[in-house]
Amino acid sequence: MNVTHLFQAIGVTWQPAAAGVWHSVSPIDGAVLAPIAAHRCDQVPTIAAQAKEAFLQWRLVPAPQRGQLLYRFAARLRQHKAELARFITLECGKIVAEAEGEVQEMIDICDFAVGLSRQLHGLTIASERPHHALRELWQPLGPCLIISAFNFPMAVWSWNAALALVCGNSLIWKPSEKASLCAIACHELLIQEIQATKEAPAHLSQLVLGDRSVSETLVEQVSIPLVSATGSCRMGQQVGAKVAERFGRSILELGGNNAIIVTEQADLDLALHAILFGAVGTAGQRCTSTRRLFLQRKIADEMLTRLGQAYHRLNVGDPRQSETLVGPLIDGEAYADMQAAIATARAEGCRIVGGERRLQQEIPHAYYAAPALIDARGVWQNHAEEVFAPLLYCFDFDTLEDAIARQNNVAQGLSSAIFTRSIQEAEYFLSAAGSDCGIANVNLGTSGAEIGGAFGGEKHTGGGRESGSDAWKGYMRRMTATINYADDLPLAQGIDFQLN
Ligand code: UN1
Repeated sequence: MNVTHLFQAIGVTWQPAAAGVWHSVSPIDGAVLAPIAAHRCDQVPTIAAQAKEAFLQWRLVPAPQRGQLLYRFAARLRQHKAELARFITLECGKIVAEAEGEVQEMIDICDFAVGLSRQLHGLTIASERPHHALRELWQPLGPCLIISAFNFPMAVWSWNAALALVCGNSLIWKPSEKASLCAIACHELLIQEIQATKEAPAHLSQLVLGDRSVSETLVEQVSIPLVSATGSCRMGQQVGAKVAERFGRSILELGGNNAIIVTEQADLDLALHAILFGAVGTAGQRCTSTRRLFLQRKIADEMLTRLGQAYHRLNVGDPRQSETLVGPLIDGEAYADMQAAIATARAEGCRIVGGERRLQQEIPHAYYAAPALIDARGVWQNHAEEVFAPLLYCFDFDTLEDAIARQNNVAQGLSSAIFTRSIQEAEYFLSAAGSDCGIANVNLGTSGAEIGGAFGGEKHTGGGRESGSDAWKGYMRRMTATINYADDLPLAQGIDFQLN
């Protein structure tokens, strides 16, 4: 099925641009999927002004009515789950099960947002003054710019979009150039629901396709109070600084260097399964992918032998085939980074299991690589870089304190996990002396978080929180309101301020 047919299947009339600024390319076989027409920087101020106009109207629609838009959008996503997943597989190379999982994640956050639309509640706080009321109100914020990455081309946008919409904001979405068709597909479905909602203004959501210069111009717009960006630490550093310069708010979801600690008290079968999914799932291209493994010395040999055997059995190949567990890397650059990291580890004396490129000659612009285990025991104590590929650096340790210290001793702080059946070890890992990450799991891996919790990490991961729990507060303006229903004006802190 070609891309035009796929659009037809989801009920979207879409014609490829006559002349594209760039092409959407499938990592499966390097095939050109469609030319993509991009926006120019000089269009950005108008887009921002339209988003502001839409916000001014949408903020007045009662939140439960705003939620109904998400309710209907979720129904469309349910109806077209398989086709939307197909877009992800074609354009980003995800295996079908994971692509469908990503669409499910969108459906889940929309359901969450519908419930949330009736629960945007504030606090009533005891006032120190007689006949005074003290309240905390949550108000819509303004246009929200969402910058999303190729690896979760739909779900991460939806975490932001669903919350921002029920919170009364308008949207501008700047997706990765590598995932333009995924963005067009989702956005068109949302637009159809917006058009069918009489309270929803035109330009409530706008999709902006473009390169880095377009992103930079968007980020500079003073009329966009919130920028939520997913991507590399370097990108986040630039976006964060630009937004801060103009006193905007940013939600940053950046790199991870996630570790699993396996102690000798662990259920090793469970650990093995989780390490595999964490390290090789999505071809190691999740921000939550497991990049480092710390094994207690007594079980290290056994675990590495078993992992090595499992790695040899992994099916790497066409993500459309049901037996495939590992699809292609997104592009040649990702492949080159992976090979360079393997070469460095080999040169330093690490033992490498896997890592070789498959399907070498037949498909020139597709990059299939077997996941690699890098046994760094006796060579390195830790690994600082996030290589966005299925590479797992393995270390051993004697004490849990040392394992946690090494796990924490990297710049990033997204996700972490421990495998143990000891309640002491598990609780220590979750304590103030334990993991310093935004996500800390016990007896499950680093990736695959549910939408119900707040998602994000500390340090160079950017500190932002998206998705569940009270992450919605990041998309609203907090207003503290004090109401005086007395006949006089008592001042706070007992201050006496009278004309003589
Ligand atoms: C990402 O890779 O940017 O926890 C997001 C997970 C997914 C989201 C990953 N639910 O792995």
